Amino acid sequence: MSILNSTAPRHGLSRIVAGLAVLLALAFAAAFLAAGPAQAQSETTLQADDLVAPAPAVTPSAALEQVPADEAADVADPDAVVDPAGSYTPMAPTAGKGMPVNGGIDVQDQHSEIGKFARNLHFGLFWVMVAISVFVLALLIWVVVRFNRRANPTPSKTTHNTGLEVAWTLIPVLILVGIAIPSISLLARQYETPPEDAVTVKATGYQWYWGYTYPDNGGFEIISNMKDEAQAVAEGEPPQLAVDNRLVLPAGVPIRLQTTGADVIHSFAVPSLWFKIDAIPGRLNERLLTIDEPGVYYGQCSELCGARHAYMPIAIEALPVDEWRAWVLAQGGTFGDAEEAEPELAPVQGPESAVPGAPGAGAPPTEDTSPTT
Ligand SMILES: [Cu+2]
Repeated sequence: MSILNSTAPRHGLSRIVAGLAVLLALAFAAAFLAAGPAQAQSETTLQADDLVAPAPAVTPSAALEQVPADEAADVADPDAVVDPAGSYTPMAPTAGKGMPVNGGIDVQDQHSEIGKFARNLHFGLFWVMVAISVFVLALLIWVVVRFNRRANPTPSKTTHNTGLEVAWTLIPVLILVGIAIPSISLLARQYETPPEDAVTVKATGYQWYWGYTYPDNGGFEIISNMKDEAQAVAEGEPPQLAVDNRLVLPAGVPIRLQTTGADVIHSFAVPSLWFKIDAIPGRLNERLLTIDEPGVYYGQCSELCGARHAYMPIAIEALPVDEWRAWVLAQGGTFGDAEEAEPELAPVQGPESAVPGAPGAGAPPTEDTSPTT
């Protein structure tokens, strides 16, 4: 292919390579700068008044401040007796936070560390794609305009250029490596094992509602059904996302969120926390979830699970740890931190085999039969 002007091939070449390098540099600069401005821009967009539901009158911070000082002091003490009736008022959601907005076309604002990382990667990649697309389009236009038959009647016979070929091989490789590093890092972080002291909560998908069990806190279960749409709107919540009983979790601490399905496959997904994991019958999946700050975060079952699949939303209410503990106690839950009984250990050797004479049959050996040295 001869796209180069025969009268000045070297000059044209150097311009292409220089142009390529400059655009690449611009792409990466845009990618790394994008995180800040993009975030700010989208926040502005999300604050628009076009929210599905009317804006609630009470903000979460205001709602939290309503807890009387003496009650708050009780809450800080895990052994304190909390009045089950008056200790918990569902938090009012913040408009545009943890929920979709009308006209929204992008990833929701993120409220977990991994979510922010993923969102920044998403916007970084977007700007890399924009730069590459614009560069290729500009090259095409340049070739069409500059080297058509009228503008360039005597085409160059040049067929190879080592410098150019090395550049258009090496630069894309560098771009791909640059993309792979944060991508693989994100993938690995999504499979990070929760720490040993993480709060364990199990979400069970039923046709068609969710059940939330707190195995570390006495094993009580909260059953969560979708709220009537009119009622949700009247109470300042987004319709089809609001639920009667929320999944209440502590903010700022690692949570081991396990999922399973009671009947068919469901999927537990909360977009603003970058959290999605299938809930499969007979299997216990788990993922680490850490919520940055208190708030209400909405999601939905995201696996087609039957006729009323669309009516099993998820609403997570993240509370400061002290308030979360008070909520657990109000639900009849417990904290066995100190006096927790030793977990029963599995026997060192399994029970006798059911088949007489099988290799594993017979009682556990009682004598030391190891060879003497
Ligand atoms: Cu489902």
